[in-house]
Amino acid sequence: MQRGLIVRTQSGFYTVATQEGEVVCHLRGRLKKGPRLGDVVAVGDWVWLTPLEGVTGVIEEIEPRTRMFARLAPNPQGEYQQILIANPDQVVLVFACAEPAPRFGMLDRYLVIAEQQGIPAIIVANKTDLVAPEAPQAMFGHYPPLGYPVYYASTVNGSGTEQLQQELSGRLSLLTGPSGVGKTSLLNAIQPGLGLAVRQVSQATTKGRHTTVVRELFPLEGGGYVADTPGLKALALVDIAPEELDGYFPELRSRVSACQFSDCTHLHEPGCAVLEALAAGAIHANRYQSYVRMRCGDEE
Ligand SMILES: Nc1nc2c(ncn2[C@@H]2O[C@H](COP(=O)(O)OP(=O)(O)O)[C@@H](O)[C@H]2O)c(=O)[nH]1
Ligand SMILES: [Mg+2]
Ligand SMILES: [Zn+2]
Repeated sequence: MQRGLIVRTQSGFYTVATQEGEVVCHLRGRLKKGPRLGDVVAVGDWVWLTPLEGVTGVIEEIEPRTRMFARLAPNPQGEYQQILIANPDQVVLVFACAEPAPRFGMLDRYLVIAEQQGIPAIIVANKTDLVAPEAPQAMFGHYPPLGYPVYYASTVNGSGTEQLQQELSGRLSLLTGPSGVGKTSLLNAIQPGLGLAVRQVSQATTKGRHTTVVRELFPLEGGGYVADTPGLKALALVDIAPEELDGYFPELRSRVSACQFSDCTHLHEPGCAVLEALAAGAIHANRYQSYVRMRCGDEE
């Protein structure tokens, strides 16, 4: 058998990158059986396959996943678990310092999703050339202490792109962010043509239903892969119970045990450790505002 990485899925066919090249596979029938309602494999899965004629094969085994990026999607038989990417190493959230101005509520929502999915997140603050030198740090500087590294970049003057390339190298990264922030430009700066390749697939899939959706990992020359994340926006609608939301804000998570009431909402209660930290300036006002908006079910 050969070991390989699933780099593309489309309508029940799986392209597997092996040491000997790419092999287009289907799944051994017994892998499809079972009580579970959900995807059996996804891009990012490491599998073992039996080669058949030419460049085809059969996937026999799927290695256990370290983590995955998934959502519950409705389908006629009920909800099923749709795996967008298996084994992602990190999610890269790209925002611009200006044009468009960063929407921190949206950034925080992405970070909550990353926390909920157990995927490390890094932030790229792009278009630093458009603002005063101290502005990017003033906008994004409160994230690294929370455990979210920030890379300051500009595809116009080239700053930060080498650092980003190093962060992506050898890893499987999901890249996302609002449109117009420079994702395509950043990918092209890292590797000529990469931005275009990723964009073509995203556009091709926007019209598709999930049964025909193509998912693809784009190889980096120095090793590693980038995937775009169709569905991250829809994933913002993922069910997070209001009472578990504080667990997805690191600066709240570390304080809730000090609240007077165990069911504290951190909105108005006396003896709330979160409100005390906010008043003391130890929690950033933007972040607290994001918590309140998500807690109250506001759309971003
Ligand atoms: N000033 C400036 N413009 C940028 C930068 N990066 C990208 N742009 C421009 O922003 C626009 C959107 O970029 P694009 O890469 O298509 O963004 P995407 O929608 O996130 O993929 C284009 O006109 C780019 O030329 C940057 O670092 N600085
Ligand atoms: Mg783009
Ligand atoms: Zn509280």
